[in-house]
Amino acid sequence: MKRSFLPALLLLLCTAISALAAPKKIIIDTDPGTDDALAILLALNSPEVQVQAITVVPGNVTAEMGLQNALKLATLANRCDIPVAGGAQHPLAQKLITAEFWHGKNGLADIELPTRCHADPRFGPDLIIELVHEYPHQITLVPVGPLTNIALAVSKDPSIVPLVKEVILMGGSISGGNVNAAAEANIYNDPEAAQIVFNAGFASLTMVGLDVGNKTLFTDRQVQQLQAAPGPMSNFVAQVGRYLLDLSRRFGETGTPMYDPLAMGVTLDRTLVTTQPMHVDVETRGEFTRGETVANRANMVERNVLHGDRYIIEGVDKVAPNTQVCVDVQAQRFLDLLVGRIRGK
Ligand SMILES: [Ca+2]
Repeated sequence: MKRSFLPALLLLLCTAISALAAPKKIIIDTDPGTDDALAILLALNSPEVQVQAITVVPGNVTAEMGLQNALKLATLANRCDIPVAGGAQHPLAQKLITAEFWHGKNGLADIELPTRCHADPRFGPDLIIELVHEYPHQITLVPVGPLTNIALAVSKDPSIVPLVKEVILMGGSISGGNVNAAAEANIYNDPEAAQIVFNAGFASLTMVGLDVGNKTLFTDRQVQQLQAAPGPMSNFVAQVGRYLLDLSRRFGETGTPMYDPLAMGVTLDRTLVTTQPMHVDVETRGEFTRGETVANRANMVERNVLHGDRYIIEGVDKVAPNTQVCVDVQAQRFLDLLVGRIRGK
């Protein structure tokens, strides 16, 4: 009796295990960018994900430079098979702000890399739309730049929203900014796009913001770990790390935050972070707060009703959370994952 069940049981187990191990299909939307480069290389060296496309958005560098950098990174990883497509040329409603100041004149810590891969001719947002329809409920979007391309995709074809499995983005903050007192750079670079994305109605949207990124400090220790295992990718990441560390030291810091790589880390292993559901809106008009991610921690608002010449609070209304906000991270475990995946590559 038992013996006859065994093959069926084994088949069931194998099916369950392969389903568990099936890699996530992801699209990386990026403005590379030093920490973008590390996020991309982390993804390309991780069995948990299958990169379906890299779409490029202007942000840290111009659209054209970002596209060239993405092609250089695909070349470094020997992955010219992955479509790399350009997208928006500028934010939806403001001028672009580029960040060579932080990322080097070429956006990649002034490290020269060769290019053998060629750009995919499709428009990034169209490629996102195409892939979401090709793989309904299977695509994880990982935006690690301004949200212009994602906003364009959902505006052109809102039917993709319920077909996206999840969005895991780097951007925003619930405790102050890095551009100024209020805003984080990715959101500040296109607040209108960010407001569209946060409120598009995705089944799952995770915000990996500055707050948690600031806890993931890449230090000399990680550089040394990479240098101890030389290879084309580990050498590059060690050089980028060294560049960012030198920059951090000029501002009195001893480590450099791994913002974009952490968003990829969360994509690989959600247990690296603790999240809380909150309703997040993006300020698009504030005098001092344009680009701030305004998070309603209690998910409630007072109901103020006009009576004559004044409003009277008559109760509170619930607001539905639209975002899983990362509020804590196991930083060491994440850094070990990052370095472990790059070492020897
Ligand atoms: Ca980025």
